Amino acid sequence: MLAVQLLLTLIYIPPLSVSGAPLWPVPTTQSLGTGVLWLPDKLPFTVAVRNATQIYSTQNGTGAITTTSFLDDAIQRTSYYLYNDAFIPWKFHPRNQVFEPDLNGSKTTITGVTLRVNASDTSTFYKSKAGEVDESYTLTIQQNGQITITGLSSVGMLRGLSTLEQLFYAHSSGGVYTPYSPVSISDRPKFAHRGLNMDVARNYFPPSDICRTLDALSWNKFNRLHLHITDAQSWPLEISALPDLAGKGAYAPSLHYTPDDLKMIQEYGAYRGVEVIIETDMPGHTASIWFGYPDLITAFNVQPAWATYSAEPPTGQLKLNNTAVTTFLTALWNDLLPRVSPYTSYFHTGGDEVNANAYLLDPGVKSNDSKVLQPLLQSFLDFNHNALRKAGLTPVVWEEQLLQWNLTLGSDVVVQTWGAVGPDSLAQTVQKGHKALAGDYNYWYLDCGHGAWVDSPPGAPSTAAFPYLDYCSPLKNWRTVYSYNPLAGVPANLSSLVLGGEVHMWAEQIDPSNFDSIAWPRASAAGEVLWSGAKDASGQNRSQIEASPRLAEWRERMVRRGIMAGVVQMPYCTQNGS
Ligand code: CP6
Repeated sequence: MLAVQLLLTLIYIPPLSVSGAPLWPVPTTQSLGTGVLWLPDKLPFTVAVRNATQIYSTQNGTGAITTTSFLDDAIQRTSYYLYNDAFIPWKFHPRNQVFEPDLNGSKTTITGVTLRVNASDTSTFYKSKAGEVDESYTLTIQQNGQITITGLSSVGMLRGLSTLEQLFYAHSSGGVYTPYSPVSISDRPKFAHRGLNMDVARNYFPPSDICRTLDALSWNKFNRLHLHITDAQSWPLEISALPDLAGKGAYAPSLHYTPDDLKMIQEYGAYRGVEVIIETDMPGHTASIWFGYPDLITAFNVQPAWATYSAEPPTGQLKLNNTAVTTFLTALWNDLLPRVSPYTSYFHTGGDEVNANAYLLDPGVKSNDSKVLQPLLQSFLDFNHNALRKAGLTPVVWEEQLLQWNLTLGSDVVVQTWGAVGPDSLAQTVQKGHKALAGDYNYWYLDCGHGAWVDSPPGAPSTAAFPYLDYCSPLKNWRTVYSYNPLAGVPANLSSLVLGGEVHMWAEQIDPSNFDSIAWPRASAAGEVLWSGAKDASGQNRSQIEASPRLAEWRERMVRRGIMAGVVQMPYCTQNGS
């Protein structure tokens, strides 16, 4: 009998239930109790910053965003999520008689929330370069009902508030409670750059979709939205100085971003601790410029062999060695860069998948020899990056500029790797001494399968004529996304050059109808790797078994807040705590 029990103990598989608070991304350290505290009818917030004259006062920054307005906005959102959008667990834990607290007996109530910033915000606390804003925070809930969040910046308060929201549930009989009192959490990001690359050029996304994505990013403690805002297929970015860019290059006149749209998007992100980084991809991926400015583009829409001249149809690249192109770029930078620099320290100049053959057809080049092209690409890059630096912006480029074309980059430049030259492209980049972003396409391209480039049906030619393009399917699951370690293969002494990484939403097959379910909750999986690290406290790769019910519950909360995230598990898997 004893032997049977012992055997049963040995083969006992723990239930896939959430133990402790199902926080996403998981905090650095947490200690939680089992006491129940209820929200009062109205939750009082108190804000304190270290400098006495700055207690909840307007800060003398240069931008329109002040500590006061930033925290006011954050407090209003948190109050809304706590009271109006609280997660109702009985939908997630069906048939569960014991999950909710008993309503009999006395109810202890939360007395208030104090946000304490133990430092002064810089005047542009919402746009500082990776690592310059301290996003760490501590969160405590005392059994007497006092909640305190401390940190060193307003952005840290925001991260703490996002965690606080996840500790509360709506009761099926009314009221909102936490079952985890007392709470003591201390939390800080593993990586300074935690981003999503959103392609808004292959398909158009109204500003409201971008704002909804900024909300979801901020709940997941991401701090960068990389807007891949132009590509070969459309140029939706309005440039007043070059009216035909969007005028003719957008899919339709209404499908473009006005200067006001862009400002609104950047400001919306800034208030959520998410810096919006614009990419105008060039000199490849620029065929859309042809619609307005045909003289600037070589090899436009070469048919039928588009694959000889570009990664995708339509073909077309900015000419090199061409004064009209230089004039164009000057007008572009003069118009665009002063508009973005109040909100971000970065600008992405692209540079991926530049096709050498396109320059066979460029009258000023007439060659596909990399020895001929390399110095021309170097001048092109130097011209652009100098314009960026003059506007106070730090350049970001795709890895091919460094690893394929061997261009000389300034030490300020951030290189975004994606595995184009091989799985060790991140290691190669830091070995050359450059700051880098991770995001290997085998793990973090959310629109793509396991390394599948173009997934043609059986029998279809691999370079089918335009406009046929069936691209990258099926998708990888959240566990593949979660299993990526941005530091894998990076020598330990160079790991500080890895600023972080981005997950990618290329949009050949994504538009507003399916964006949410493709991005979420798989981007959350990457978000946890970037905030919490790929390894747990004991140095092991994070457990997917542990993460699964936690992600499933976090997905329910995102759906409750209007994000049409994909399903992780059916409710059967979490019922009755087993
Ligand atoms: N568009 C742009 C793309 C891709 C890249 N740049 C891409 C390449 C390969 C795969 C998926 C996407 N669609 N502008 C590469 C950075 Cl598998």
